[in-house]
Amino acid sequence: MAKFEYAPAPESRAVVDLAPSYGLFINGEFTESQGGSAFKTVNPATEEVLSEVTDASAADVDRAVAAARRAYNGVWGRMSGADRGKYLFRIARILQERAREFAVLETLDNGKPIKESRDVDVPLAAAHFFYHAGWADKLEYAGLGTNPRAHGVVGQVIPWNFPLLMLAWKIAPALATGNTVVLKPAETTPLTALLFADVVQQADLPPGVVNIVTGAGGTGQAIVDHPDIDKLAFTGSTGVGKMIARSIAGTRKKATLELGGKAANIIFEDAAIDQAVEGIVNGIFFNQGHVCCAGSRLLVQENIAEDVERRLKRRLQTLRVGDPLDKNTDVGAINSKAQLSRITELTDAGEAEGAERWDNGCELPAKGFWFRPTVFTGVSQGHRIAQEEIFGPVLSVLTFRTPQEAVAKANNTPYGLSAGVWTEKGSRILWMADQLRAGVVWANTFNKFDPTSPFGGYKESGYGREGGRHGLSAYVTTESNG
Ligand code: TAP
Repeated sequence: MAKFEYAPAPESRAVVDLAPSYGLFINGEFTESQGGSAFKTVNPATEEVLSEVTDASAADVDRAVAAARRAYNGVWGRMSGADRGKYLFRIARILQERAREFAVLETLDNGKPIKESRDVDVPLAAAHFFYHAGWADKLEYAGLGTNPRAHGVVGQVIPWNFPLLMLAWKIAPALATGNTVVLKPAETTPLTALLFADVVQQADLPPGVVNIVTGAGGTGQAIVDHPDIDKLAFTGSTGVGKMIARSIAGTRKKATLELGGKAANIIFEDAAIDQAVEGIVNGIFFNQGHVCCAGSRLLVQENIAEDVERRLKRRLQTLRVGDPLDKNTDVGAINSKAQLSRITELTDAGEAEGAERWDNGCELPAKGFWFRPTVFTGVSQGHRIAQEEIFGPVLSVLTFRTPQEAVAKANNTPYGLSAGVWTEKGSRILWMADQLRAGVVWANTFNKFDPTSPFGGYKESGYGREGGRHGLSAYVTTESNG
């Protein structure tokens, strides 16, 4: 299939106003660090330094937690749900009004294509605030238990793959339920969280209700270890999730952990193949494959495997890889040099273990961090590329003969975050959904998100849910659950 040639259609970055450096957002204002240092955040598509941000110290985290505690005791914890809801509606509307600014900034700092930040990340972030705004005055009717009450001060640590969206998943339910927040964005993508601090000011939120502390793992650990944190919400790798679970064991802190995944995307012989191919592409090449619920293991019924592989490879040759700010771009930059090395290491291991490697042969920009959309065939279950999360644009293809075999292979992973099933048979969809040990099962689609729908994992993909009523329940105590 020939690739159409388009003239470049770059989105202007003029809408973004970057400061040369940023402090920490504590108690409603930007402040200097006490004893912290600074680090640079770069555009992964060009390696251009965008700005300098603060690596917050434990003393800074302590100040942020103290501000959050004062705000909880003094104003936010006492405010009526209806009044909290008004603030959340206001934040949602400001996010919509400033959508372009957020989308361009997210693309600059993360490397994701502008069409994804513009059409997915930012609208979904606003939708999370709208949805939770609606719950703020109806918590008693949400089926959470008797007299739902906030925990108090919540510590939140998020990853780099959906920076603003993960912030919204964390902050919206926390505020709706009456908690105050100390949030740390990932080291490589702090800028939209800092712009969100500006939104917090614009919405006139009482000082201390939302505090943003930038930094690396040490800052995250200081939040986890802080004695005055009542609840932790973490999204990130299973390795760090396990460390957090160990750190808080034996304390009174509550926690939800949203961790890694190695999802199976399962194609039966009766599926609509062209739609399934689109679903495979969306499943693993959306957001460069930096998606915890990515369909990174393709399980295809054996008798259609050749046909699916042929159509998939033809389709992948039409993907546009390059400048993330170009509105035609399908696949952007890998978020960091470190992540690129991890993808390279795991794909080299795939080749060394005997799987067959193919990529779409596209040209890559000379600067920045890039990886071609890659497919491995002849993958067996023991291969590292079938077991470990690659978190990049790399698909491992396995085959199966019967539904039972598909289930056994899909569940043969330490993870259990998501899965996809492609078949024309409704009864098979229901049977598969019942057998698959995954928090989300998509049928004849993939990577669909909605604030009303709970999202979360089984096994080493973590515990707790985000979104929907289930997500709210993690942010309250009730007379029944203490
Ligand atoms: P991590 O290295 O785990 O980082 C996640 C966050 O934790 C970052 O803010 C990180 O700071 C911080 N952190 C690192 N060490 C810490 C420590 N000892 N204590 C407290 N916080 C610490 O993961 P990542 O590389 O950013 O993200 C990729 C992983 O996240 C993948 O495994 C992916 O599957 C998972 N993920 C899961 C989900 C859901 S919803 N289940 C969603 C997105 C991503 P630094 O940035 O400074 O390292």
